[in-house]
Amino acid sequence: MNGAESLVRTLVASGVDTCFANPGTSEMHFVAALDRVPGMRSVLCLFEGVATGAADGYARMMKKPAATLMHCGPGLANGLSLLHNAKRARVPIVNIVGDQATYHAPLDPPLSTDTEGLSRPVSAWVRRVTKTETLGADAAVAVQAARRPPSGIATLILPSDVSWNEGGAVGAPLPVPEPSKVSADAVRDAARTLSSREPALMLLNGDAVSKEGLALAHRIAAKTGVQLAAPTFNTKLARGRGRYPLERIPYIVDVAVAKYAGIKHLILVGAGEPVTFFAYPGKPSFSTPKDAKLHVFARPEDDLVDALVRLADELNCPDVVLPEGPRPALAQGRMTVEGAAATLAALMPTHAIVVDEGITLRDPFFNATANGPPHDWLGNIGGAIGGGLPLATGAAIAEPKRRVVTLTGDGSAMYAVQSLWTQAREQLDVTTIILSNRKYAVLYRELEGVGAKPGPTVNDLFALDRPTLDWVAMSKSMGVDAARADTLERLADLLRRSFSTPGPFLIELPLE
Ligand SMILES: Cc1ncc(C[n+]2csc(CCOP(=O)(O)OP(=O)(O)O)c2C)c(N)n1
Repeated sequence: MNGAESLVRTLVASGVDTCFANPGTSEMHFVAALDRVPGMRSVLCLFEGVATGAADGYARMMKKPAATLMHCGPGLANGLSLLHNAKRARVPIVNIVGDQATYHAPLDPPLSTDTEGLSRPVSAWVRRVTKTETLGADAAVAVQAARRPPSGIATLILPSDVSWNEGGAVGAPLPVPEPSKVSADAVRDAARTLSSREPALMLLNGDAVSKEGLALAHRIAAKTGVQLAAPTFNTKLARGRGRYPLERIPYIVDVAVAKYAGIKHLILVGAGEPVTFFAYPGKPSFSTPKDAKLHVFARPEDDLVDALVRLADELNCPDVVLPEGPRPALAQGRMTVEGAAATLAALMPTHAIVVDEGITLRDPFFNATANGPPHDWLGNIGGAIGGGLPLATGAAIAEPKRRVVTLTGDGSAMYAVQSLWTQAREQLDVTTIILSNRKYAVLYRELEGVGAKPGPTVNDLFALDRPTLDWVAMSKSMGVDAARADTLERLADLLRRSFSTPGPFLIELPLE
């Protein structure tokens, strides 16, 4: 068996059965091994950012890693920004990065670069394999490293001769490390703080915002009066009817600071401190008051549901019934973002997966869908835009029975637009909604926030209308049927059609 085959067999044996790939010469033996080894679904992505973003979306749904296959340091570099987001989302991914043969790399051929150096900032684990005999065992360690709580990115750099040489041995799957349990002291400290009834905010993340985690947090809030919130952007937030409607920390610093002004205790459940997205002259760097006491109740690597169960027990929290508001009605008439949001909330199927890269237009959709059918909400956590379409692609591969709805700004969608081609090729159930305001609207807000002034160059650099993007033609050219909705009635028709027709569809929404 050659090294490549031992690698693919080890990945499959360790539960990695999906590979988002963009191969080159150094990965030829890996690709050939995919033909010989059953059990790995290979998905071609026409840019490495599509592969890495799709691996993020897949992992958010499956809670296990997919592999990516990328070509040398430059291929990895193309995928880095969405690996940055995936790292922030704390998801497992195993990157396989092909590289020059061990004896050829020192000769400095064109594609050689510091591949380890490029890997490190996004990876929890990096290894350049130098011996075919250890490749299988190294791959098993990579999968384990990716799955070590709170999950991370493992990057295995694979010289081409390590791949093609004989002597490969399949690595035995290694145990998946368990999350740690919070200490009894931490439970008692949190219970004592909450029993004091001083104003407190509990910031929830990870499994604490699953359906189960939210129900527990809701019981704790009903008993103690603690405010609950999620970070501004989330890996996967359970929402809709039957799930506790969690607020997110507002993005706008002044709004967040005013909202949490009186907070005396900040209790972290798998979340970090609420650092604002950017610094703005004269504004604080935290959304909660400086003098609020920090309680690290549970860390991201802890079993967060267990922590909440024990806290709810310690506080003797009774069960609570969730009040349910009415499902939003269909809106009619002129296209507005609020009307579009209500229309989506009225029509979205049960257990949809919403991928949110709506930038300035996202809040109305978030608010309108609170009483929609149960769904998951996937956000852009690392702040590198362009991940929406790839995330949706990976989530749809992970969950073929669920409809994925992508809400994306037109600017953001242009970063990895070739995701649509993969969606067409794999016939994925993704409905992409382009919020087409033909500008980088958020940058006007940021410009004002940092105290800079608009001018002709600013206007030119923030405008997407010279030339205009023809979303319908662009989408159709990649095999995804598409239409434009100028009225809310037309949007409702298109959504109904897409939700009842297998495969991808794109709707362009002209908005201001
Ligand atoms: C990788 C990366 N490049 C650039 C930016 C800066 N940036 C943030 S939002 C944005 C524009 C988003 O435009 P669009 O998706 O059309 O949404 P809108 O602001 O119009 O609502 C840009 C360029 C970023 N966050 N990440």
